[in-house]
Amino acid sequence: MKLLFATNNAHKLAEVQAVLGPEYELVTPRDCGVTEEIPETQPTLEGNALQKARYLRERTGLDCFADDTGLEVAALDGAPGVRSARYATDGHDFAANNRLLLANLRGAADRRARFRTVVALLRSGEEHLFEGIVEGRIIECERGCEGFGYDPLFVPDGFDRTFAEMSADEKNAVSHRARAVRRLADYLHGLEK
Ligand code: ITT
Repeated sequence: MKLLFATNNAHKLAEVQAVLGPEYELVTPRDCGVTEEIPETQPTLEGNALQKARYLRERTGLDCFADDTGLEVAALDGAPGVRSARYATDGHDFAANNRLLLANLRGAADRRARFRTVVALLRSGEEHLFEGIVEGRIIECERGCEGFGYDPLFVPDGFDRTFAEMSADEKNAVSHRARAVRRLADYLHGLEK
């Protein structure tokens, strides 16, 4: 089954394709001729996921889904949260975001954090939301070069390696995005029965 996924992030695309498996063929906005940046200007992850999916639905007329993810750090009152992509700059500067996060947590004893993903599915005129969360902590310097974004700083509970030190399969076994996408897949499978 073909599924249109409203992302321009190649890492995300690979992660989600691995979770959904070969039964689903993910199609990107670019594949449908949508090359501009999809707006995400809402104050919540839920709002942004819906905004991205609705935008793509309008541009293509196709059913689709989008996700939005935030890193929520306890000692920073949930920041960077919905501003995770644009924490340090207006762009997606992963290195600058990581530097700012470390600076803002310097000396902090409480380093608890979680990733939260919201997936919005637009299908047959209906909107559905699916959530995935992974709890963990922010370490004091970057480790590993797999993944993207805050992965080199995030150690999920029950592990001593960062997401950036894990293989794609290991990250997908526990990650926020994989959890949300498995809920999406369960929902889609339920429709087939
Ligand atoms: P699209 O909107 O095109 O899908 P994006 O990179 O903007 O891609 P999000 O808005 O969902 O993705 O994520 C916001 C930021 O959160 C992202 O730029 C990363 O810095 C961070 N992030 C998201 N998922 C992550 C993950 O699995 N591991 C590490 N950092 C992540």
